[in-house]
Amino acid sequence: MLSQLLQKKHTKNFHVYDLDRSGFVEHADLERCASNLAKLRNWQPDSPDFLDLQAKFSAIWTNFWQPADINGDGKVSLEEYLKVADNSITNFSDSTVLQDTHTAKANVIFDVLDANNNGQISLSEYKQFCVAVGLTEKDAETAFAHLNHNADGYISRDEYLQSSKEFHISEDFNASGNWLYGSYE
Ligand SMILES: [Ca+2]
Ligand SMILES: [Ca+2]
Ligand SMILES: [Ca+2]
Repeated sequence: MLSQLLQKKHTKNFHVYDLDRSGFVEHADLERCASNLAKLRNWQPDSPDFLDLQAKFSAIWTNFWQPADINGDGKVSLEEYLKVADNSITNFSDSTVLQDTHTAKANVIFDVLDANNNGQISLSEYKQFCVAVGLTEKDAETAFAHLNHNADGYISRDEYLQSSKEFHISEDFNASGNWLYGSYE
C-alpha cells in the first residue's frame, strides 16, 4: 500500500500528465504537452526542434506510461498508475532495472525542460513546462525555489535527478523533491 504522502504525490503526477483532464493518461496527452511547449517556445510544427520534442514525448509515453496500461485499452487510469507505482516503490531499492528506468525517465524530462540545451534549467524554462501542462507560473516559482538546492539560479541535472527521485519514492515530508510541481495537494 502506498503511504498517504506517496499516494498524493503520484496522484498529482498523474493529473499533471492528463492534460485534457479526461481521467486517463494517453498518448494524446503527451502529444498535447509537446505541442503546448513548442508553441510557448515559438517552434514551428515541422522544425527540427519540434520534431525532436515530439519524439521525446512519444518515448515518454512508450517507455514510461504505456507499461502501466494493465488492461491494454490504450489509456492509463489512475488506478492502474497507482498500482504500478506501488509495485515500483516496493521493489525500488532491490531493483537496478527500476532504478535505471527512473533515471532514464528523469533524464528525458530534464532534456525536455532544458529548452536551450545548456545543461541547466532556468526559472523561465521551468515556467514554460509548468504552463504547458496546465500548472501556474506561481507553481513553477515554488517548485524552483525548492529544487534549486545550491541557489545558483539554475536546476542542474543532478539536482533534478535527485528531486525527481524524492518526488517518486521518498516518504520524507521534508524532502525538497516533494515540491516538483509546486504543491502535491
Ligand atoms: Ca487524458
Ligand atoms: Ca488501461
Ligand atoms: Ca537551459
